[in-house]
Amino acid sequence: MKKVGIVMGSDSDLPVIQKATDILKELGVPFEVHVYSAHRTPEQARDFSLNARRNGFGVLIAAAGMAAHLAGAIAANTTLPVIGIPCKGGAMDGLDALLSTVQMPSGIPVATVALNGGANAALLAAQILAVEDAALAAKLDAKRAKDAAKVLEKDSGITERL
Ligand code: RP5
Repeated sequence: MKKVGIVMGSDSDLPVIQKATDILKELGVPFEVHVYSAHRTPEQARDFSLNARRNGFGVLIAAAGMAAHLAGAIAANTTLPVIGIPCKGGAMDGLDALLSTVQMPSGIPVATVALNGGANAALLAAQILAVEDAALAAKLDAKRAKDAAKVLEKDSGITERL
């Protein structure tokens, strides 16, 4: 199976990334994680994305906060699908990161999930890989059924308890 490449701008983004890696582990999807910043270590971020396809990655996730150029900078150097996670924090508490990540100019797409949306980034990455992987698609179906059952369990008897 192709790997998911995960890049975060700082290790302070780790709690968001852990939501993603938990889900990838649950689904048995291989991944590799790096701390590369578009601003502080631009060469490493560039090299990682330039070589990602030949290094066995099928989709990339990039998480960053504040002036969050990371996902766009990664996407500039690869035609693999790139999922951006804007991270909360700083004076604007994530609005800056959301707009920096989602408002990509035409030609270089970044599929942006919600602020701190590590879980959805992982699910979307798995869904992309599952286009060509029936076993992974079945795991995603099973996870949806399991998650729905948890909601229905919460529904059961809630009126009576109130
Ligand atoms: C961004 O700046 C990082 O992605 C992080 O979300 C934010 C703050 O970084 P630190 O100052 O905590 O390293 O580049």
